[in-house]
Amino acid sequence: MKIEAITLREIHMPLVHFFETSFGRTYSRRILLVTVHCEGVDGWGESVVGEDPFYSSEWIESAWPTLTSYLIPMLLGKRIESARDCPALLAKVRAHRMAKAALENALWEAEAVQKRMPLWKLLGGTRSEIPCGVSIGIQDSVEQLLEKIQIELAAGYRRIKVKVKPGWDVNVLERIRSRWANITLSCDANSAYTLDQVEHLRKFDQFNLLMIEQPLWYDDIYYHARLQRELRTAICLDESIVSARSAAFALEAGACRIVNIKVGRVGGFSEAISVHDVCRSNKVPVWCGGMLETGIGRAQNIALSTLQNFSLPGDVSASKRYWKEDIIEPEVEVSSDGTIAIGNQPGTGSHVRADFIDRLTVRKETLKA
Ligand code: OSB
Ligand code: MG
Repeated sequence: MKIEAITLREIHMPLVHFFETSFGRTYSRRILLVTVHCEGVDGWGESVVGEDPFYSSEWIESAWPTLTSYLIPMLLGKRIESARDCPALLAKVRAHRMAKAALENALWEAEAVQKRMPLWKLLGGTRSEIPCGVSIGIQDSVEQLLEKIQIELAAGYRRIKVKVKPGWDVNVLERIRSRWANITLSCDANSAYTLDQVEHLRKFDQFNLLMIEQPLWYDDIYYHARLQRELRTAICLDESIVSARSAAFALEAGACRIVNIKVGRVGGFSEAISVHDVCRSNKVPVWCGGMLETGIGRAQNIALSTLQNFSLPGDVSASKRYWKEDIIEPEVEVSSDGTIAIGNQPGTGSHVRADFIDRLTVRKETLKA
């Protein structure tokens, strides 16, 4: 596969409903899309960089010049056997994983299309359907949150995750549990607590949560291990797991019992598969995280979720929860039993709506070999 040209675009899309985490509220997304042009085949990728450097130090204004000045020139004109060769070509650039992932994932898609193979099979997946959960942001009132949970349970989702932060946590979980004693429930703190709050965090144990995601610092593993020894509830790491090596470290240290895999956070499909494999050999279940993706990233998350050890419901949910109109066809839909059925078409099996994307594009740059 010869990489002849690469196109970058920024598109703007308003969210159907704002999304609030412990680090802030998002109303509208600025999304970075990548297209790799390889001998008549186009592969699309989406970078999960945010509008601000808050979830991660990467953001759209760091990813764009890193891609145009360094990462894209490292690929242009290269002939590669498979997308697996991509990480080595980009290795000289340290970190910038979300920028790298967009390129590598676009190449996986191109390779799958070229080989007329479903992407999930190329990735080594085995599942024919995947279980889905939802992530529900902080709302203006607990009543509003309960109403949203009610809607998602009625839609069939198999796990509810709510965002928490100091002042929106024990009180909220109490209200949820008193209404739904038996649903599969978890929470995500996005690093909103410190180790001084261990007594407070211990109160979470009474709610029989599936997990508490990333309670402490975004780059910490060591203190999560200390905290895990103090809690009955399983800790799940998100932000801190940036590679297979950090996953191995976390598991060896006992810092978590569950791992959230986001393909962008770890730098692309190759590393995501390695994280999956490390967790599998340690008998630690994983699930696929989400970053408010459009259909392009969403369909790729679905493909990744077919790997064997993705045994817990992921934050992989329907397009319509985020977008009035998605940029792929058909949109991602979830059945009434909270699953997505996996198809056998080449690539992700979805059609990218190039005309619609053109109308949403505010910036575009093509680099050629
Ligand atoms: O921590 O999982 C997170 C969204 C933006 C940044 C961080 C996170 C999230 C989510 C959204 O929880 C999950 C989704 O895309 O549905
Ligand atoms: Mg998270």
